[in-house]
Amino acid sequence: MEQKKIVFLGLDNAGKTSFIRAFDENYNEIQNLTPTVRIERSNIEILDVSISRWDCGGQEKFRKEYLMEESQVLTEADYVLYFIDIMAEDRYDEALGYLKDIIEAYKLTGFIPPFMICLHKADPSYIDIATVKKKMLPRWEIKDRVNRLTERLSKLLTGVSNSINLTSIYDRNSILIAFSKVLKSFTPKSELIDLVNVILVEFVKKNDLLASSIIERKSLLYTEFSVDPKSKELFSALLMNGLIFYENIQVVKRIFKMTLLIENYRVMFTSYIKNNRRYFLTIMARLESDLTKIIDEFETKYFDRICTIVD
Ligand SMILES: Nc1nc2c(ncn2[C@@H]2O[C@H](COP(=O)(O)OP(=O)(O)OP(=O)(O)O)[C@@H](O)[C@H]2O)c(=O)[nH]1
Ligand SMILES: [Mg+2]
Repeated sequence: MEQKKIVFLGLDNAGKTSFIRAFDENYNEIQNLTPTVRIERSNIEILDVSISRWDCGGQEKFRKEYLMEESQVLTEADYVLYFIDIMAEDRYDEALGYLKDIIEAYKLTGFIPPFMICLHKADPSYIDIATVKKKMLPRWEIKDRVNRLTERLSKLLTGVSNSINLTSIYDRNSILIAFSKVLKSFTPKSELIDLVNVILVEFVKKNDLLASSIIERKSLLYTEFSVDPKSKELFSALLMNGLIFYENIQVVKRIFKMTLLIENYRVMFTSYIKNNRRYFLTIMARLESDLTKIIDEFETKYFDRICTIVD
């Protein structure tokens, strides 16, 4: 199995450990977190890649250690996830200063891995879902500081492969989206996710749906398709709530189907279990559509194809 290493860096209290716990769905542990002492390592396996996560405690007394070559923290990292608490405006300079030190340390080694910056604690109340490109956009309350921060980051990250994301532990979607970017760079299996998307697009078009999404947590499969920007906007908002809902029913029921009527649309949330994996399918259809027929079609013609790819 391929081995990859990712390091989680950033100031203390930025939310690194919480991000990892939220990703692992260990929500009950989030409440009682204490500052990480030095490094906490954990392993996950996704899509045939074994990923070693180095969660580096961000208190000042530890930070310098990581920059030293003998600590081996930065060494051979395949990805750096750098966390900035966007709510702590008084610590932006310090956060950017530390990021600069890390990049400088890498420059000395001659190799700089890709960086993912998480502008973290961008909780759902501060975010609007944009109609294009599944992008999360900051609401006016935080827009200015996000823009200013992004501008400073872009300068700092010149020549470094990077992406900047708004993330929050209260929006697991944001964590999944950010993390799938990391994963995508690791594994040719990400092409498989594209394949699943092709199947989903076919399913949407053949059944005259407005939008659909399929999610499988273990493999980090996450794909969605909408036929037009208006459907996309509504669908994304619904899906955000759908995810919270899915998380809650997950423990209760094996198979689940629920339909909602929203203005001129019907939205159906469905969950399936196959080969120890749980799939969440969400579809958005016109009011007059026959959902039973559509779901039958999915189950007989599309679901197995998708499972085969994911397994
Ligand atoms: N509002 C909000 N609070 C968060 C979020 N993520 C983490 N927090 C809070 O931020 C505080 C610090 O979180 P940690 O995950 O311990 O931060 P850390 O970066 O691991 O800190 P060190 O281990 O000291 O480096 C905790 O009180 C969390 O509950 C978030 O997305 N939104
Ligand atoms: Mg921590």
